[in-house]
Amino acid sequence: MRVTHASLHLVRLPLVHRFRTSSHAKDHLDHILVRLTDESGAAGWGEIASASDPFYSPETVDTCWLVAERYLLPAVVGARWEDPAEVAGLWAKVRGHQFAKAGVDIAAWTLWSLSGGVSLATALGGVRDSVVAGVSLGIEPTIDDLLAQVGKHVDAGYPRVKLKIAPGWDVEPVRAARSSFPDLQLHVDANGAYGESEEEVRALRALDEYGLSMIEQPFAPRNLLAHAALQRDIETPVCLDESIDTLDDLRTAVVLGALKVLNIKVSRLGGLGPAVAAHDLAAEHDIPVWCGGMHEFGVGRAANVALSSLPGFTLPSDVSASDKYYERDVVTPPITASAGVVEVPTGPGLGHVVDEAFVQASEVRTVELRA
Ligand code: OSB
Ligand code: MG
Repeated sequence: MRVTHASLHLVRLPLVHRFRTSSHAKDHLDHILVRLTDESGAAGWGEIASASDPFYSPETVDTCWLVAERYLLPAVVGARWEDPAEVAGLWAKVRGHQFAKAGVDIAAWTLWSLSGGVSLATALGGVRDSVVAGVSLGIEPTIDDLLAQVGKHVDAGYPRVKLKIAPGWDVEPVRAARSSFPDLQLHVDANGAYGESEEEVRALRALDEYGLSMIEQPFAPRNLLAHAALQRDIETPVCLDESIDTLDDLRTAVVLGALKVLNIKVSRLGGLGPAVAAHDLAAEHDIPVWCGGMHEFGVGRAANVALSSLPGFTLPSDVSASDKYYERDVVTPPITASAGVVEVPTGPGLGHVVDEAFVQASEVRTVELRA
């Protein structure tokens, strides 16, 4: 296979509901869509789902654009490869920049599966024909607003709800959600906002009595020791997100006992190939995994659905339907969920068609490269 033409498309979509985490709030998102074409003219799409600001990861939309334009696309355009797993080798000298790499990697997998006439899920080793979706809810102005959001998504059929927490917004919202929804699969995500002060660790320990399915990333990304210490103290499984950018990070965290559950994000790990490898490694250590999200547009979301069809994804993934986030998505049909279940497409590639006219109408910036 040889990519003869590549382009980047910075696309802005408004969010239907403002999303606040421990670090920031967003009303719209700018993601970079990646389009690769081969000699036959077939187009494979990928998505760089980086945030605009370096608050979740050190990457931003601008760093992703720079690295993709200057290093990743020039490495891919014109090169010959047989299997998308080889594509990461083309940019092996580039350190870090996982989100930028992931977008190009997804496009290569999509192009390859499309050309082979198989679904992306099949190409990745998927075994399920549907996946269970959870929702991730941001910090709301009041507890009543939060309960209204939880109720709305429970009514829509989602079986698992994750709540963003931060010091000062933790035990009270969790107590309220648990008392209103006693049987709901509930978990919390702190995005690394907690320190190791007695007061902050006490609040995390206090969450142990609410039957949460996990506490996601309470401490700073590189602080594996704090996660291991908390896991020794509480029954609730500790889940790592921001701490795990590479398979080496995962190996270290396992040895330290810093996690019982892994959030696999295609973006954070640098692509679908590394995401599958993380899934395999977690399975060897009996660590259940789920697929995390970055509010992906339809391209990245379809890739997440395909990945979630692998056997180790036994917990609900953040692959909610497009309409939780966007009025109109960049793919047709949009991703839909019925009673919290998303069907895994069986058609070639992503199984969704990119609405190129809508992409063009919504794009803020574009660049192309030819062999
Ligand atoms: O930590 O999982 C996270 C969104 C942006 C940045 C980080 C995170 C999230 C989410 C949203 O939780 C998950 C989704 O619905 O895509
Ligand atoms: Mg998270």
